[in-house]
Amino acid sequence: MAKSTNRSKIATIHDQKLQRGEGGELHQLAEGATPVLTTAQGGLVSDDQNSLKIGARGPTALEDFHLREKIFHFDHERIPERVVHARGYGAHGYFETYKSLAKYTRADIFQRAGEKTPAFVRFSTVAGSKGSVDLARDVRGFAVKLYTQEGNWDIVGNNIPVFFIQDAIKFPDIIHAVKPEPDSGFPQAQSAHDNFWDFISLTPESMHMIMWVMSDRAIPRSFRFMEGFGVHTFRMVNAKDESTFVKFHWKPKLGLQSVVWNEAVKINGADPDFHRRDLWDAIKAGNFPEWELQVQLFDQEFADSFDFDVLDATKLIPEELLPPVPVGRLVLDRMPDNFFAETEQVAFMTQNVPPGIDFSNDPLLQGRNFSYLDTQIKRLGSTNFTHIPINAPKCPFHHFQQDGHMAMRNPVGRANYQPNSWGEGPRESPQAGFRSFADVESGPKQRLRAESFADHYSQARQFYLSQTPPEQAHIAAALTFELAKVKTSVIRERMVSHLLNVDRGLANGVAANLGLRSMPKAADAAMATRQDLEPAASLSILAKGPERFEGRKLGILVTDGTDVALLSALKDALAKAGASFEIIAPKVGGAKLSDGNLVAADQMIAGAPSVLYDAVALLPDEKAMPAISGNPDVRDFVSDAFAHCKFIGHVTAARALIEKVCGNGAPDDEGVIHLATPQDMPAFVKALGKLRIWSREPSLKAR
Ligand code: HDE
Repeated sequence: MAKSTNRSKIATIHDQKLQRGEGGELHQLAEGATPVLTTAQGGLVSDDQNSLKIGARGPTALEDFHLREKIFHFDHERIPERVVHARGYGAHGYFETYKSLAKYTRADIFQRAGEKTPAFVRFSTVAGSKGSVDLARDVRGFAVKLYTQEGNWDIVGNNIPVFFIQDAIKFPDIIHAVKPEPDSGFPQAQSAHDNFWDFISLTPESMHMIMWVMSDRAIPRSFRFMEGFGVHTFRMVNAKDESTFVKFHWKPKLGLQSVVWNEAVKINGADPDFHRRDLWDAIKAGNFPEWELQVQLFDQEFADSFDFDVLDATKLIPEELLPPVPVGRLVLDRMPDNFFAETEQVAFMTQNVPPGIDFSNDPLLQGRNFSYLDTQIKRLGSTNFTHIPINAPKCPFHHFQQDGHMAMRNPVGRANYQPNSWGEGPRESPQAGFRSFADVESGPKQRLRAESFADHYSQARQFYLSQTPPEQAHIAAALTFELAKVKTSVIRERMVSHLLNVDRGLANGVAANLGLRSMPKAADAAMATRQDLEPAASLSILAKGPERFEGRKLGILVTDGTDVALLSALKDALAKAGASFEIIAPKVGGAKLSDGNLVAADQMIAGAPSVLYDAVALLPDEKAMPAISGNPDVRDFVSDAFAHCKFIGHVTAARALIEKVCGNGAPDDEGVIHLATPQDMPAFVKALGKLRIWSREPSLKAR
C-alpha cells in the first residue's frame, strides 16, 4: 500500500482547536500547527492522495469510505442558481442612522442618530447565469439586508428606479423572454435577441424601463458608482399608527459612472469578473464604498395630486418634484470569508420588514412578497434556510417552528406550542409586534389594470429628454445594437413604432441606423394620456458630475528607462486624490527605471487592455519606442483609450504613437495631456476628475 507522505502538509478548512495525537489522545493544537485531515465524521485520514486499491494497479475497493464520502460530497456541491439575479457579489458592512425618523416610523433602526446596524449587500445582474460576465447590458440588483434589533429588513432593490411590468403575473413572461431562448439555449446574459424584443414590443408598459436599460445605467463602471432604488412605494408607520408613503434611494458617495458599450464588450473578454474584482480590491485596500440612504416621503394628498399612480412600479417621482431626504449611510467594509456560505446562500425577501415599515398595494410588490420565500425553499433546499448564519437574525428571536431538513435549532423544553399551561415559551405582543397598517380596502373582485396605470410614454419621454446629448446618443446606439440582433423585421418595426411615442428624433435615428425601408405608424396603445413633462437632471448620470478621480484607477504604461521622477510625482498626485493605479510593462517582471531601480509590474501589456482603467498615462522611454510602437497590444491600449473618450497623459516620446494610432490631430485633443515635468502631475490628476471627453465622441465615427 502507498505510504502517506503528505500528512503534515495538509491543512483542513476547519479551524480545529483540539487534535488527536499519535497515540489517539486528545490535546490542544499548538499555535500554527497543521491539524490532521479528517472525514466529515471526524475520522483521521492517513492518505488523501491515493484511493484504496487491491494491488498497486488493481481495482479500487468499494470499502474506501474516505474516497466515497469525498466524491459523494463533491457530487452534491451545487445548489440551483437563482432563477433571476444568479450572478452576484456581496459584502458586509453597516448602516448608520443620521437622525431620528420617529415622526414617520416606529422602526427601531430609525429612532436614534448614530445607531449602527449590521448589513449585508448583494449586487447582481439579472438575466445571466452564475458564471456569466459582469458587463452584460442589464439591470443590476442592489439587495440590502439590514440586521435590525427588530428582525431582518431586506430592501431588495435595483440600480434603476422603475421596472418593466406593472403586475407580478407578468414576471415569468418577461424573464422567460429575456433568458436564453428555450430551443437554442442562447444567447447568454443578453437582451439582444428576438424573444426579448418581441415581448417588449408587445408590452408598452415596459417603455419607460427600456429607456433606462438602453442607457448607460445598464453598463455601470463599478457597483461602487451605482445608485440603488427600492423601486416600489412602501409605507412608514409611526407609533400612532399613522402612515407616510416612502421611496428608498441609495446614493453613491463617489458619484455615478458607467462605461461605453464597446468598452463593456471588451471588458467582458479581458476580465469577466471586472465588477467583482473592483469591489474586492476596493474593500481589501480599505477604500470602503459608501451610499447615503435618501427617502422620498409623501402623504396620500401628494399621491392623489401626482400625475401617475404611486402604486405603478413603471413610474418614478422625479427628485426635482419631491426632493429626497438623507436619513443614513451604508458602508461596506468587509468581504465575506466564504463566497458560497454568504453571497450564494444569502436569502433576500421583500416580506422581511420590521414593525414601522409596511407595504403599499403595488401589485408587483404584493407578488414579490410571495415569490421570495417560495424561491428560497427551492434554492436552499429546506424551510430551515434561516438557520444559515448569513440569514439568521442578529437580534434575539423565539418561535415554535421546528424540525424539517437540516434543522440546526429546535425549541427546548416541553412547550412547542402556545398557549400552553407550562408557563414556557414566547408570547405575541400587540404593542411591540408588527401591526399591518389598517388601510380600508373595498371593491369588486376582478382582474383589471387600473386606469391610473395607463400612461406608458410620458415618463419614458421625460427620461430621454432629460439626458445629455452623449447619453441620448448612447441610448440610440444601444437600441440600434439590440434591434440589429433581432432577426424578425416586424419586431424591429414594432419597437420603432413605440419609440415614435417617446421621441420622434430618437425613432428616426434608430430607424435610419437599422436601415428600415419605411417608417411604421406610431403605436396607438394608450397614447391618449401622454403628456410633456419637464426634463429632470436627476435622471441623467452626466448632468450630476463627475467631479473627481477618487476611487478610480489609472493604468500607467512604463518601459525600461521610464523617468523615475515623473512616475513618483504621478503616484503622489494619485494618492492625494484617493485614486489607485496599476503599473503596466512590456514584461511582467517589471521595468528598470531611469535610476536603475526595478519597478514591479502589476500587469503585462498583453493582459491589461486600457478598458480596465478609467484613464491611462504613457510614460515610456524614448529608446523603448521602436519596440513598443509596433506591439499591437500597445496600439490597442492607446487607440481604445482614445476611442472610449478617456484621458491620456503622455511624455513627449509617446506623441508619435498617439498620432499614429489615434490620428494626427489627437495630441491636440483636450483629454490628451502632455506630461513634461513632475510639476504637471497634480494638474493632470485634477483634470482626470472629468473622467471622459465626451465632445470627442461624435468625431470618432468619422475615423
Ligand atoms: Fe426580484 N426576484 N422579482 N425583483 N429580485 C428574485 O429571489 C421577483 C423585482 C431583485 O441578491 C428572486 O432570491 C418577482 C423588482 C433582486 O439574492 C425571485 C418580481 C426588483 C434580486 C424574484 C420581481 C427585484 C431578486 C430570484 C415581480 C427591484 C436578487 C432569487 C413581481 C425592486 C436578490 C431570489 C439577491 C431576486 C422574484 C421583480 C429585485 C424569484 C416575482 C421590481 C435585487 O424571488
